[in-house]
Amino acid sequence: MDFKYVPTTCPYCGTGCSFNLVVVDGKVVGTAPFQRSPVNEGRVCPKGSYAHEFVNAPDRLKTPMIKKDGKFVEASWDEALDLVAEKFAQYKGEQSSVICCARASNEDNYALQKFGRCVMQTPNIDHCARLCHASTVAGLAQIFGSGAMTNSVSDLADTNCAFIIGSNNFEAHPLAGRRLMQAKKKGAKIIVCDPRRTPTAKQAHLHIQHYSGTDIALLNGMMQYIIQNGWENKDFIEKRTVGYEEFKKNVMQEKYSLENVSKITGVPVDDIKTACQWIHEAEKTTAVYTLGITQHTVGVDNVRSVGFLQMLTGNMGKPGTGVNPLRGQNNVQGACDMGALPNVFPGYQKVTDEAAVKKFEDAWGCKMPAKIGLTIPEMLDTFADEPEKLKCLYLMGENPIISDPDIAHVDKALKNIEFLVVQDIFLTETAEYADVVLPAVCYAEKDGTQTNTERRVQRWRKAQDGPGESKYDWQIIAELAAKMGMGDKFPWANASEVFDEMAALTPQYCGMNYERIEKEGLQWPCPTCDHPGTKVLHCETFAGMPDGKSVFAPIEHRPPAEQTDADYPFILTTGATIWHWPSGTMTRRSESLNRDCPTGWIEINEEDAAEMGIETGDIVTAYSRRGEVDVPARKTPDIKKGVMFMPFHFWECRANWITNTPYDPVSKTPEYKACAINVKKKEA
Ligand SMILES: Nc1nc2c(c(=O)[nH]1)N[C@H]1C(S)=C(S)[C@@H](COP(=O)(O)OP(=O)(O)OC[C@H]3O[C@@H](n4cnc5c(=O)[nH]c(N)nc54)[C@H](O)[C@@H]3O)O[C@H]1N2
Ligand SMILES: Nc1nc2c(c(=O)[nH]1)N[C@H]1C(S)=C(S)[C@@H](COP(=O)(O)OP(=O)(O)OC[C@H]3O[C@@H](n4cnc5c(=O)[nH]c(N)nc54)[C@H](O)[C@@H]3O)O[C@H]1N2
Ligand code: SF4
Ligand SMILES: [Mo]
Repeated sequence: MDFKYVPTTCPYCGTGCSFNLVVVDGKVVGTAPFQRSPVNEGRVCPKGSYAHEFVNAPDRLKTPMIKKDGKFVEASWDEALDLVAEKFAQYKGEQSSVICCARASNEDNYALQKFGRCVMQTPNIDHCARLCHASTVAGLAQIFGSGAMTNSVSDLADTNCAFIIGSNNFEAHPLAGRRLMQAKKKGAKIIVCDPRRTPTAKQAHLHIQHYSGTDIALLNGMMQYIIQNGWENKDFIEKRTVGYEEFKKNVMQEKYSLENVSKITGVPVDDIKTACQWIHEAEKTTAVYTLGITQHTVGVDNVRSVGFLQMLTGNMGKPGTGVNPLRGQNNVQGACDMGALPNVFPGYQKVTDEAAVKKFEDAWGCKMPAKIGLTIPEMLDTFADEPEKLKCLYLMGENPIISDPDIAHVDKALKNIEFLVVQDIFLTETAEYADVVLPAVCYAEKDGTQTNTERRVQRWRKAQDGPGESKYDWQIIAELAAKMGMGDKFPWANASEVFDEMAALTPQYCGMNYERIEKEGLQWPCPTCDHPGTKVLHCETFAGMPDGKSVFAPIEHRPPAEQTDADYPFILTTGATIWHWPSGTMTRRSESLNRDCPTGWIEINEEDAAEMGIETGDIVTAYSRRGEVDVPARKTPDIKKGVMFMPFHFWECRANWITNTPYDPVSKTPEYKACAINVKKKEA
């Protein structure tokens, strides 16, 4: 028997834990702890423990497939890529679009955005960060000059107070949650602001249970109270910020008095005072947030408001402080860094900056569309409503027919696409709409890198061969480019060569190569070959900002796009559960995870449920202005009265039948966290 351990990093969340893959006779059969990771010190959550279970699922994609007369037929790589090359040639320019993949490696994403820009000549390049933390990327860039987590995962353990808002890290980032519990053990105060009493909220000393969509009011109220008490950090404000007076004038308005804020948020005045008091008394406060604040029509302003709280109290640029968005997908930080976005090249170099355009044109040897392209919601809107403008989509690893809002709208958009290519590891529900399906290998079958939430670039290592004829994503892209006459621009022999090309063009990654990241990875920015990487951002200055200063601004509370009324009297919020991953492609093929959580549900406050005669286990129809869905009810005291919650992973009861499409005007992130619904008990 041939037996080995292959150290790698987790393919699920952005915490970026390491573990070993256990390989017997060339097949991945299990996982085992890898103790030396500075992120997780050998521990993993259930998804990490069982991350081997989907790898050898019998229905992994094994060969390319072409749709003929409505049915998929197996094809050779030559047949499939010849067809794609011929079709893509007809759609070059703005008629085409590309969606990259936050589950795949940096190398895969670098290759695909380059293919989009260089070969397809399209600015329409995006990925699922749009549905998730685009509000972070835009919001933090506006105030700090960089859209990434400021501190590190291990650093969360060194805080004296954790202000956690809209983050259920016990389920969504369990090993980051562990660091916060280490801080708690050492005496740190834990504050969680969430409309649900989540497993994370249950660990808090103070749970602020506000209505979904009232975060700005809450934060403005807190900041007014802090200023009233003279608890602001005058030194930090003076030396390291601009715009304070105007900001202050706004938050000091009567409408943000604690009495008014209490009415808007539904939170007792004393709880808000306690939160402020604890932040004031703590030497170091860390702010941790995730989608509870980003997935709103005010997502960018929510993010900026969290930043302002930390600027106001001087909690920036030191260990145990900072503004810490926990990024979602394993490599969503990396996909953003790679320029899998419509407005920036790798390293956030703007597509509208002439010097940057010239740099990439010279490096890649081709002309490029120097304009900002469409985001995912804009692509879907255009496919649905103006299909003459947008005709073709190359989709690598995303499953919009489960994960995008308003499924009826997504269905219309996908049906209107003239030529759809899906490259995935499984035949997803979205792949069923494709003209051509291309089989990729998964994380356990490739060398590559991914970048976790704390900007740490870490390795994946090949532990087994991919099934059938599946190939590396970057390799498929390079072979397709060659079919389209651009092979010389994609000359790589292995993933390390892709990385080196990327690093030379990406300032944050310039000092990295596979040799340097071999052991623990490196945190960007890492600008030179002897640079040790960066644990904490913005220590002395906000490097990306004019004069190196962070920027305050006045921000007003605005309610969600859709309000409750007599017909739709409940606020629906949606999100994740610990057992499953967004569209479930991997976790629902994992026997252990599926056993513990076989299907979806809707959480209903126990008083609301009693008023409607609904019991746990009853099937209810949840409906909104977009559609309806049948789903088992779960009655609970843990959700605020008037609010309901659905996890969104489950094909058979998709939350997105009823969610709403309006998005933040800057980040274009949809308002998954608040829409108006009603429920009725389904007749037996
Ligand atoms: N097990 C598991 N882990 C995951 C994922 C998964 O699907 N499963 N997904 C990954 C991805 S892609 C991401 S982006 C992250 C998401 O990680 P999280 O953002 O932590 O997860 P969510 O459940 O989307 O939302 C977090 C919380 O926001 C709360 N919330 C809802 N509305 C509001 C509001 O208006 N204000 C505030 N303050 N809070 C609100 C919800 O009740 C919820 O508890 O997790 C990653 N980790
Ligand atoms: N209602 C509601 N909807 C939501 C959210 C919410 O909170 N509420 N959250 C949103 C968020 S945060 C996100 S991030 C999105 C996620 O939405 P999606 O990106 O659609 O979610 P995933 O299920 O992660 O899909 C990733 C796909 O990549 C494939 N894949 C995995 N590894 C590889 C690889 O190496 N190569 C290739 N080619 N493919 C691979 C998987 O099989 C899967 O089909 O969903 C969003 N949708
Ligand atoms: S916390 Fe995230 S990275 Fe760590 S094992 Fe769990 S899913 Fe994987
Ligand atoms: Mo996400």
